Amino acid sequence: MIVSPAFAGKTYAVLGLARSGLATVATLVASGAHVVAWDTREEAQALVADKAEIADPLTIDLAGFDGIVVSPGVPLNRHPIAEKAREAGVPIIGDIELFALARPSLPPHRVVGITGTNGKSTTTALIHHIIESAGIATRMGGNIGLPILGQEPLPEGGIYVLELSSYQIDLTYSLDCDVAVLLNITPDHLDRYDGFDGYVGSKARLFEMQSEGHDAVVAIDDEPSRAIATQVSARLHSVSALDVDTAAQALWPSLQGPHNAQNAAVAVAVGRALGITDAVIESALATFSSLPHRMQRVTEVNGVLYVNDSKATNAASTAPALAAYPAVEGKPRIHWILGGVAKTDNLDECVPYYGNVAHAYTMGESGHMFAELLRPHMEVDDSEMLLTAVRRTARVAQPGDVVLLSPACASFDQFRDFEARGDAFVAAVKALEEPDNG
Ligand code: UMA
Ligand code: ADP
Repeated sequence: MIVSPAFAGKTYAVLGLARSGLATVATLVASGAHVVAWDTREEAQALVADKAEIADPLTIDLAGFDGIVVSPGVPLNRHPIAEKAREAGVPIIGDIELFALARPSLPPHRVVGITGTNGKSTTTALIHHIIESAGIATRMGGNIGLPILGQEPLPEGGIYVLELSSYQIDLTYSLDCDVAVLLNITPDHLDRYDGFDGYVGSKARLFEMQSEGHDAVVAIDDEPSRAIATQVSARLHSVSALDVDTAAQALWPSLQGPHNAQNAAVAVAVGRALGITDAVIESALATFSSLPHRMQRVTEVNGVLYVNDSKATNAASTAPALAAYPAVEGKPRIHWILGGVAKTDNLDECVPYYGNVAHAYTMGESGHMFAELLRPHMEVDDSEMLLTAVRRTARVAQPGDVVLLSPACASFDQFRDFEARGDAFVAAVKALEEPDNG
């Protein structure tokens, strides 16, 4: 765990006690701070009752607090804590800002911060793998699901690799990344922002926090990212998915498809900015293995391949998955399971690949809407539930076909998160392998 004298004797309120909030309370208490903690879930409160005072920051006097540490999942644009903190003159921050405040007391190190709409986790894991391959001590954390404050501090010369969502950047004010990275920007999370410009502005702040001598790696494959590239004050390295040589990419089994060309192009530029040799970077690209729930090959049942791409939570991230399995001799092969909490009322980015889809199976909150949208273009089954959809694919799909869970939606209507959704898919597919169900 990261502990710092920066917090000794200070008083913080911590709102939200899941992964990041629990790590925050542990760090602050171990650092000698006084902590008032709160979560609307009572079972979460019980987890810190021995370390912190339990009270709702909305109901207490916040005068004299050094900060209110809010979890990224708390919607600040709607939650009353924003107004209350403003009135009390207390800053609202997140766990990444605490990490930034702790940095001067850590052994000298560097930080790579990665943001973008899609590909953050893959690129974070890939950059971590490249650094590890170079024999440099490294840890990854942040939105990838590993709160950075819960990680063991690195020895001198180490490199922290942080995946940063826009929610986390919104709660961060002084993280000066040695290398800041932007992958891409397409509409997402618009329920949390004042329009698309607000979301783009959140990503841009990662670069506004950088000092001039540091490095910025920006993939300039979309307009908003190009606009941010023109504004960075750090040393700019512009890259593109098109930079990647297709013959070279063929040697990277876990980095297939145009989206992974973008992730690889970015990771190569970051590796170089960190002073890692091309030889080490090349071999790390070849030995990288992909994360679960991202184009994960689950199994084959009766000649049908099942692929778990549960992490595709918007249309832009589903599009490359549909592109990855082209029609064979004019016959489309994909049985596409989609739906959940939609980010937009269209699937525009996916339209160019409709010809690859043999049959769609919709589920969740947006299921009926997407069923109507897709019906003029393909066979559609409004399955409503994931388990029903998987069972139906088993009856319809032919040998050589691909059943693809790539929902283009968030999962929160029917699942705890995208991981629970992917796990449910894998379990349903495994059940097909049992003799009575196949
Ligand atoms: N809560 C309240 N009151 C509220 C709202 C929430 O008390 O009004 C409580 C909830 O009961 C819950 C906690 O706050 O206990 C929720 O916090 P959280 O959702 O931030 O959960 P964490 O486990 O701390 O996860 C967060 C990130 N979650 C979100 O951004 C929604 C995780 O990203 C991240 O991995 C983790 O910190 C560690 O850094 C997940 C995510 O979905 C993967 N990210 C989004 C994405 O990738 O699209 C941005
Ligand atoms: P994030 O952490 O930003 O959500 P992931 O690496 O977990 O990104 O990938 C999320 C989804 O987006 C996966 O379904 C994956 O296939 C797709 N994806 C990965 N990289 C990119 C990219 N550069 N552009 C668009 N989609 C991508």
